[in-house]
Amino acid sequence: MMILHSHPASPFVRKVRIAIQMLGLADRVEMRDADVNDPADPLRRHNPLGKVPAFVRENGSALYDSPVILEYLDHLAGGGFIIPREPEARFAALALQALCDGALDASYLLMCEGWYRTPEQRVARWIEKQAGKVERALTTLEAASPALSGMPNVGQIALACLLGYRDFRFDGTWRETHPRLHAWHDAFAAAVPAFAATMPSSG
Ligand SMILES: N[C@@H](CCC(=O)N[C@@H](CS)C(=O)NCC(=O)O)C(=O)O
Repeated sequence: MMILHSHPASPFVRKVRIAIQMLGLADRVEMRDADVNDPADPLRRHNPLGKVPAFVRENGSALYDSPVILEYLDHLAGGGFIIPREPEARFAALALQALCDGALDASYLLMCEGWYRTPEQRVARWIEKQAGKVERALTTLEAASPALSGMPNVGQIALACLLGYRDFRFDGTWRETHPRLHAWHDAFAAAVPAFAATMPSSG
């Protein structure tokens, strides 16, 4: 049995959970909720960075972060499913994933502001800088949302998780200002049952 160190609120874990379900690997992976703030949590033995997701293979070796885990899952399933083999499609999917993961990193850091800093410690310029990354990513994606056909690739999975995280933590404010992404989100949700099945919660 493989193990996924996870947390129900993490959009990066959600990427992995969606891929596991889409690729039919669910009965081979055990989910273990981690406490990222607990030094004694087994998570840190597997990922020195103490971040979820961390994925422990059957031979005991660990993989992180989410793009690496997704690549491994695709390999386990036979390859070419969520990471296209054809170079142009492959690099487009990987670049889309990088953009969405970057916007997720910035969104997560904005949440950390509230969790780890008092109002007096916050620096408006830094907050604006992170918010700008998210806004520019969403503007770019609104102008060129990726066509959905067949099994979604890693970039499309990451985009769905980005929009889901903006719903979960930021009141879905992106919806009004990004109508094409709104439609894209709904089409993804209708096509991929794993998206609704992995709805985030605070845990
Ligand atoms: N680049 C990583 C990001 C993972 C990440 O930031 N995970 C957050 C939860 S959403 C975490 O574990 N944070 C705990 C920490 O940074 O100590 C990935 O794609 O897996």
